[in-house]
Amino acid sequence: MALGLGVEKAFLSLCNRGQWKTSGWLSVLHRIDREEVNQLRFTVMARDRGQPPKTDKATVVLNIKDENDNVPSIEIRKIGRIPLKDGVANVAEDVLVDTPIALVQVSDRDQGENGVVTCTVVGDVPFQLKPASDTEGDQNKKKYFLHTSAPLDYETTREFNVVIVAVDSGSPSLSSNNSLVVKVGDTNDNPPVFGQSVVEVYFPENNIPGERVATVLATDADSGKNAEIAYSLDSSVMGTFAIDPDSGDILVNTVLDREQTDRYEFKVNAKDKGIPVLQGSTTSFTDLTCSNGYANLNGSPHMTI
Ligand SMILES: [Ca+2]
Ligand SMILES: [Ca+2]
Ligand SMILES: [Ca+2]
Ligand SMILES: [Ca+2]
Repeated sequence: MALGLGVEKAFLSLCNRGQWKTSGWLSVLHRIDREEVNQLRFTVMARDRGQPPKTDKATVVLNIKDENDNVPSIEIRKIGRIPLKDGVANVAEDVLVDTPIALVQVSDRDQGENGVVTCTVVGDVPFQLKPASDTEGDQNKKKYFLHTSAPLDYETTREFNVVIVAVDSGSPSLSSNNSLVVKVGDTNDNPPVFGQSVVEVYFPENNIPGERVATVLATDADSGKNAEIAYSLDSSVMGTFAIDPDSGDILVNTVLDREQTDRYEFKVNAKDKGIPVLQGSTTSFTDLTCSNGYANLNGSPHMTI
């Protein structure tokens, strides 16, 4: 009697056990990947050597058992209006907490527990994953939204490397990771700030018009246009004093006379060039001293503040 194999010759071989034996070995020719072929169904034929030969056949169904041989895969995709390109997402610092910034799709080609994936954000970053839908769909494929979980502040941290780890439930389990760089964009959330809220200057009368009285300086924690400052004065002293909008130099336009006015008080404003414009101010007191002597605390008629 001889045993013969129908189909599936690519995967299996059949060896007859002896001339008169009624059994045969089925052996695997090479590794079978369950993710490519999960079941082999074939016919085994038995034929005697009589003339004419008599035959019989049986169908064999071979189910391939899964092994945990695939790591989970993680895809990070753009969502909504948040730009995401080449693994970099750009997010403005004023986004609300809980804003979704990317879609994360995890999948695992294995079966059962070997393909059940848990996904988390690593480390202390202000981002977290939330399931994209409440419905329990295909356990081997899950979608999450990557949300902001705390306020972002460009002035504190300009960039985050968000690492997402996916672990399957196989034994032993397999894991993989993917990452997203989140670049935080500046918004105009800081007003210009003067070093001092009140500036006291002593200046001699009978000055030359156009002389510098003082220089004020404000700083702005933002960047670019949001930190560019334009200085201005109260309109009440505009005829007497002027300020260079870029340098903050306060100049006197006229000849000052201590007998007429011995003290000027005015506000100096600093506006940034962001949208919306933010403003800071300081109050300047200019005390006039006699023309023949300076009463300036610093021993100089000019002060830089
Ligand atoms: Ca797996
Ligand atoms: Ca597998
Ligand atoms: Ca600003
Ligand atoms: Ca800012």
